[in-house]
Amino acid sequence: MTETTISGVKIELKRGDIASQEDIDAVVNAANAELRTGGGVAGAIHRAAGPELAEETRSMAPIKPGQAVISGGHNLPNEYVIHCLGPVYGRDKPEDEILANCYKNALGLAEDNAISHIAFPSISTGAFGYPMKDAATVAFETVKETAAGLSSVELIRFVLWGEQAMDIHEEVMDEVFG
Ligand code: AR6
Repeated sequence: MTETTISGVKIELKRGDIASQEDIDAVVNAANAELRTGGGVAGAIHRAAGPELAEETRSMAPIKPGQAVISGGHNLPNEYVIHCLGPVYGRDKPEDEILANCYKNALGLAEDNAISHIAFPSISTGAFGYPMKDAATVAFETVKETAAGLSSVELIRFVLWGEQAMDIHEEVMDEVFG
């Protein structure tokens, strides 16, 4: 499946670039602890947002694995960026708990800021080396557990980079929500 609704929250998968989600209030950054630009998602978000994003986040850094902080979206089409530091696979343990905390803390910040549409990348599955199928299972299980407690969040989109990422997430979505 590529979309489902649980406790009134729509969950959808979309192939594309996290930095070009025009109909979304907050995009989530797969950040580094320093909240600076980097490769992958962090590079795409900082490039599209402009240098003011790193200027704004400088005073919030460093953050710890599992933590999330919120900033403005600057030149992105989104009002907010929620920066999450995922676990480095094989180093920050227990990886599944830390990754689940990223999703919980990001959704908590979305609620605190009355955000209705939020988009996540597949946190930790690039430079941080988390096997994507395992990471997708943690992400969907966490969303499934959290959905009933959400009141402002109505849409959770997973923005996936490439066909293989899309295929893996479709399969895991069937397993978790099917
Ligand atoms: N939109 C959506 N997904 C993307 C995009 C994009 N533009 N670009 C890559 N992905 P990563 P991490 C996918 O490495 O593993 C950074 O350099 C990518 O294929 O961005 O949490 C930071 O500075 C992968 O599946 O994040 C940190 O140091 C997923 O997004 C570190 O990497 C996450 O890949 C964070 O590593």
